[in-house]
Amino acid sequence: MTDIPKSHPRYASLVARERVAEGVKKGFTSSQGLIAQGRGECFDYLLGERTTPSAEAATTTAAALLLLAARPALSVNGNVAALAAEEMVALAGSLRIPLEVNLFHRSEERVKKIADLLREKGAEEVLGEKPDATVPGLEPARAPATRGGIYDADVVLIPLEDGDRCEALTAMGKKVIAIDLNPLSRTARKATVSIVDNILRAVPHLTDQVRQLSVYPRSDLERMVQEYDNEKVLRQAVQEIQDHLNRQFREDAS
Ligand code: PTJ
Repeated sequence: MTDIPKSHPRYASLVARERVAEGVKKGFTSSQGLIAQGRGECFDYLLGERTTPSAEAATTTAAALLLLAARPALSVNGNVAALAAEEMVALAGSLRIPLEVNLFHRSEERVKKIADLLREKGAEEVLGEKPDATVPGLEPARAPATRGGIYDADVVLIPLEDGDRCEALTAMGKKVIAIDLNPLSRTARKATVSIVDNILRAVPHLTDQVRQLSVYPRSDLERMVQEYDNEKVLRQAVQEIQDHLNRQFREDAS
């Protein structure tokens, strides 16, 4: 990897870019993943590369949903593996559930490489290598899913996912948690709970929330979920971008 000095003002962003590029070189991230990362970087820049209050609210609700779920599932694709493999393993560990490799540009070779990487990082159970069901409404190459994982889950976390899969999972009656830096994406708008934050910050934060909320009574968690309004949170995220940009312009002018 390129040596990036810690003092660089874009350090975290450049390290993330390097990790995705490394994932492509090692063959577990798709080349399209580089473009997705660029899109994410742009929105993160507009947000001020921070976890905003709207993202905090969405993350807390996502943790409550995962704790309330009878069968939660966690999806991992090539970008997620490059950026947050260890963090996803820790999240799965805190919920005592498996991870499932689930790809947009599916190849058996990439599925295996990602599953091996997750196991290397300590994952106890990784699904996705032997899918035994299909998600209705998706084209055959993208539809494979696993019983005991995403296929029959009631709550699914889909970081950095496309809108079609989000819609198809919602149409199956599942509650969907998205992690997506673009508050205007179809995924963010169709999900039950959309965390508009960088996966690098969002997954450790979510794991921390799962641990903290795990001692709460179910009735408290249910109330959190009932009071949550995803559209309101997405509007707030857009407002947070505007406020950040206004602050930048004011600082430049003074
Ligand atoms: O590994 P595969 O084959 O499953 O492919 C994965 C990608 C990500 C290439 C695929 O799902 C794809 O093309 O996704 P999209 O449609 O580009 O959507 C990815 C979304 O994730 C975009 O809205 C980006 O803004 C967002 N995003 C990108 N990087 C990050 C991010 N959100 C949070 N954190 C990031 N680091």
